[in-house]
Amino acid sequence: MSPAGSGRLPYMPRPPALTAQTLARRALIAALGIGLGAGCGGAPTPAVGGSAVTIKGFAFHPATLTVAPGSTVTWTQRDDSVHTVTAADRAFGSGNLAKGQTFSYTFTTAGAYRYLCSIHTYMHGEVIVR
Ligand SMILES: [Cu+2]
Repeated sequence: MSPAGSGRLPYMPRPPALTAQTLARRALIAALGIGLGAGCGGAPTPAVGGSAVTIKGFAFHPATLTVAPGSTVTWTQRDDSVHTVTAADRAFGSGNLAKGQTFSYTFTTAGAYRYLCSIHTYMHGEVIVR
């Protein structure tokens, strides 16, 4: 194993005092990097049914979330200001969420579910179930 590319590892924090230990560590990091690269190159990674939305900065993150039917989505409120998660058609609603509070809703039927913050109605989000 050769320390290929050892001169261009931007995340090595120490100055170039090339001890044997440093060289060995660089070689290990390079090998790990190659292994990871081979593992995730090319083929598209399928969506990992993530089902968490963060409310922060007066916005929903992600603004559009796609989940499978039967998924429970949990919103976590991270702003100092109070927000709500309110379906555009009022099919579900969290009521006021203070900082640190969460709201969960289970989407059983395929479709597109728009929601907003009823206090700051410019805050929009959408859950797509399919
Ligand atoms: Cu709000």
